[in-house]
Amino acid sequence: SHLSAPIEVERKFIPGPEVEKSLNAIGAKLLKEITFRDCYYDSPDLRLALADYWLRKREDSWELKYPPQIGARGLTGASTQYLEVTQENQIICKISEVLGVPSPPNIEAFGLGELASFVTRRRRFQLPLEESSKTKVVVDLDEADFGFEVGEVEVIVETQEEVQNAMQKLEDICKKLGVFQESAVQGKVSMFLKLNRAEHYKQLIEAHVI
Ligand code: V4E
Repeated sequence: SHLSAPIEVERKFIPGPEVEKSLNAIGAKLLKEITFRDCYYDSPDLRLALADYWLRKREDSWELKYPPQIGARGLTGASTQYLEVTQENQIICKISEVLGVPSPPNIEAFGLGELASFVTRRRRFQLPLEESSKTKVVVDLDEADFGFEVGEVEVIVETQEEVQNAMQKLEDICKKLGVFQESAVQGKVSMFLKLNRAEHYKQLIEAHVI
């Protein structure tokens, strides 16, 4: 078990028709194919998302992503870094901090509403381990049920000192896969909101959180 939350460093890309060939060519192996529903929750005035806090239930498990520094954003350049917590008591603690309310006995008692809900079919690939580093890099190819495809390269690190290197590594991998783009690529939630909740989408764009 962790004392500090793991840092998820990630870079999204648009998966072209050749990406699977490229994955194969660099020795990536299909780890698993999974399908899951994500439900994201927020207050009616988007207090969580506006602070770059993302609370979701993936199937039956709660997860919270938030920026590593208070008041900061998870997005740097085209990469993101978020702390990820899955223990309900840790999630309650963080959410009550952001909302400025006392901690309720469970997450449901915050009375948050559904922000987005969609199903993802994910194929996860594992890149071969390098001699020099012990970090496991995975590539996810996602297909959301509202007709959107996105890829992401991801690595989990323990400390802030490792983030820069991780971002460089993700950039290099995107280049190797032929999917490198200079600017950030929109994710599933962002696209869902654009298609289904235009007013929320506009607010979050203006606040620079998506
Ligand atoms: C962090 C975030 C959101 C929550 C969803 O995060 P994401 O990593 O896109 O979801 P997913 O399904 O890949 O999660 P995993 O299975 O890897 O845990 S919605 C918006 N954000 C912020 C954000 C941003 N500003 N820019 C980019 C490129 N991504 C995310």
